[in-house]
Amino acid sequence: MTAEWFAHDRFGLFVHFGLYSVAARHEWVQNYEEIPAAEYARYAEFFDPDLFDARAIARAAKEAGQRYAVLTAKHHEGFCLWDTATTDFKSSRDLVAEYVAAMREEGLKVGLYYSLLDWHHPDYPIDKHHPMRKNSEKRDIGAYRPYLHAQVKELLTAYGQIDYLFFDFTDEPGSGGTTPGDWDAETLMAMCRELQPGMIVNDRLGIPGDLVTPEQYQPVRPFPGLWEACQTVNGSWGYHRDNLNVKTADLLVRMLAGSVALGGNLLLNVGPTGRGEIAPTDAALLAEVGEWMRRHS
Ligand code: FUL
Repeated sequence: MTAEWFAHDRFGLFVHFGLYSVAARHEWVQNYEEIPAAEYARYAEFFDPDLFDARAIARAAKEAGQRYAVLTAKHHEGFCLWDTATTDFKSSRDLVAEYVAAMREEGLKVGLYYSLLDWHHPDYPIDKHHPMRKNSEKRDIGAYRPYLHAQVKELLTAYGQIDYLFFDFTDEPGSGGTTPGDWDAETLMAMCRELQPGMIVNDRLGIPGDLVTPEQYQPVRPFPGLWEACQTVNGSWGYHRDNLNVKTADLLVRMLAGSVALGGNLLLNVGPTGRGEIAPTDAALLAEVGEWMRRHS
């Protein structure tokens, strides 16, 4: 892997987009409200991202001084934003293709986020994070694993060079939750190395990766090696319409400066609305941070 760009670029845009953007009340809404998969899947009928303009997102990132982006190709809900052959639970537009092309055109490095958890797949185990946690139905992670590997393979072969893969997530060792063995993490990592030798991979497969990705707090001392603080604007990664508890641009700049001062990066999230545009509050914050960047960076 070639990580020089990452240590140099320092500031990236995280984009959480999926069916939960339509629900507009947190990307964990399926879990929080214990919504069964079939019922939740009805959001797909209302998924019409007519305002999703990847070029506009890329430009907003660039204007903010960001040099790379990471898009949720699939979040825990299992809905895929690319034209996968593995399931029909996907967007009718290949948003990953649009995103990758736009980022490249604007000269930004291309990152993808991929959730190991999948609350739609019938064999994904009902664990402590699963929306149906009170159900004891029999599931088989062994039947889910080939699906997971096939999806990662598609993402790493169909879109040219991918610079960064953000897997999410494996529970803490000894916590009784998911383990690296559930995903066959070593094989997945070997696949990443083989298919995308220049790509960096985070450590959320539960085995060492190229960087660590602490979230929702600012580290007070550096991590050894590459790291990236992942931060939200309002505590929710997915669009949360009624959450007005937003950080100020001043605070975001401090977070960026704080990360960089400790040798790390900042991956600042936006959750586009159900129609796919960056919400006005987020867009205004990005513009304000960009203003600071132009003056001071
Ligand atoms: C976490 C996820 O559960 C959140 O929804 C979000 O995607 C964050 C970046 O990672 O582990």
